[in-house]
Amino acid sequence: MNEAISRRGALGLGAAATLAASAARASVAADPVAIVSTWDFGKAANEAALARLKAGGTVLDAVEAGAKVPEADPTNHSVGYGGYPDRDGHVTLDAIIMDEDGRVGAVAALEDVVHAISVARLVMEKTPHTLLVGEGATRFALDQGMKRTKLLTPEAEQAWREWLKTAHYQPVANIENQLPGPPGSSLNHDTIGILARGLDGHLAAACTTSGMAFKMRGRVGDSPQAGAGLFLEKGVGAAASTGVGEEVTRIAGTARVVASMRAGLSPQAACEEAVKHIARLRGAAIKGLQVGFLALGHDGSVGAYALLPGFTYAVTRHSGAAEVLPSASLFAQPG
Ligand code: SD4
Repeated sequence: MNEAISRRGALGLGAAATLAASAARASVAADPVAIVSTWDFGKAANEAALARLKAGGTVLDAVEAGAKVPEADPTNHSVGYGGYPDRDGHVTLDAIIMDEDGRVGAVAALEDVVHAISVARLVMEKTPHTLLVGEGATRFALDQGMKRTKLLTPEAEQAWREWLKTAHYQPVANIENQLPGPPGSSLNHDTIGILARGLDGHLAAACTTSGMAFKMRGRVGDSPQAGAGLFLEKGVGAAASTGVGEEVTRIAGTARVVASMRAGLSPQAACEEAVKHIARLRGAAIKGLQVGFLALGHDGSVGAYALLPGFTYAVTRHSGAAEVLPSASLFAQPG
């Protein structure tokens, strides 16, 4: 009898939980994900991207508008204007933009222009090419009417001069989120990978960065390489990466995440698979290094995973509801 009552009770609770879960699913379906992006500061970028969508822009317009937010921020030391220079004191920018029709535009080692993402879009729209680098990229940007701007801010120059004293090159895990200030403030920054899904289901993706601080002159990371730092496939989804680009490039990281999604894995499982593959492949070589993947399914589902704790991402829904979430990670700590 008692057992029957408690079983009935348990069934009742189970039914309530099921109802609550389906209500949560229904509300998520009613308010689908619009924009996701890497790191805490992605939240501000997502806001700008969503505003562009709501103003009638396309998903491509949205990711460009979002990426421009950190690019213009002089206190952001890993994207655009405020980016830390290479070891010779030159700020060089990498960016890429992709849409559902297989259109891709990218720039690498771009100098003297703040909005690398807009140059990338112009490469996509005005040239037969997918990637322009260095001096040619800058010349193209200026020819297209973009403004020449000195990129090395006094603050970035001071950090570089400080670095020159020891000139010890060592990528620091999660440096993007370790600057002072509360999470999500304009002081917490990184490379941005930004993925958008319109209410009509269309996808677009962008990524922009100044790359690893104090990198070798000429070094290009994963970010501007299609299939490494960013990838998108119609009907499947999109993925972006952040962290030590060499580790992502080795495995064509975001192409791998999207391929896993094409094969039926959820965005979360696909990000986990790629991170675990890096760990298996590289063993001790990736000790203390951070790599994070963020993925958006064509149905609006989201996944993220990193080698180390500390990677965060911002999720913004079509209503404007937004949150910054911590990604799960393979390892519990850098050691
Ligand atoms: C790079 N992946 O240039 C970029 C840097 C980055 O978080 O994402 N940092 O390797």
